[in-house]
Amino acid sequence: MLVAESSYVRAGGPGGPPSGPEGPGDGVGSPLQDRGTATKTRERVARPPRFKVILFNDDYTPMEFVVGVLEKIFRKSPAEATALMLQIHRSGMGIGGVYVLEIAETKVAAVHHAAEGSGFPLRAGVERE
Ligand code: TYC
Repeated sequence: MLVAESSYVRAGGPGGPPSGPEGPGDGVGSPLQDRGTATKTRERVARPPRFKVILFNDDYTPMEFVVGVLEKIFRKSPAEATALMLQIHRSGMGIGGVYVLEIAETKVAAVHHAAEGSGFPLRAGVERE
């Protein structure tokens, strides 16, 4: 299984724009007013890495089976699935979709499960975008 190299969620640390004045108050700067903590922290959540699910051509898997896989597993329309299947057939490989890692790996497993269940050698893999 592929593992993302770096964490893409970091929390804390100074930074970001200064906040505005404190919320509504009595306008006279009461000493009882809550001024919060001395150090401001801000959560940073980066976009998680994406992974392409690649489907590979072979000489034995029927075209209709690949179209069905693209419709069911990759949610393609019949026209999209047919066009993509032909592109894979002609060029050797194609991209079924782009997902976060866990979803991409689940798609690959679903392709292999469907293909093996029908006795076809169709293969798929994951590649970082
Ligand atoms: N080349 C296969 C055939 O001629 C069809 C095919 C297309 C197989 C795409 C795999 O990923 C694939 N029956």
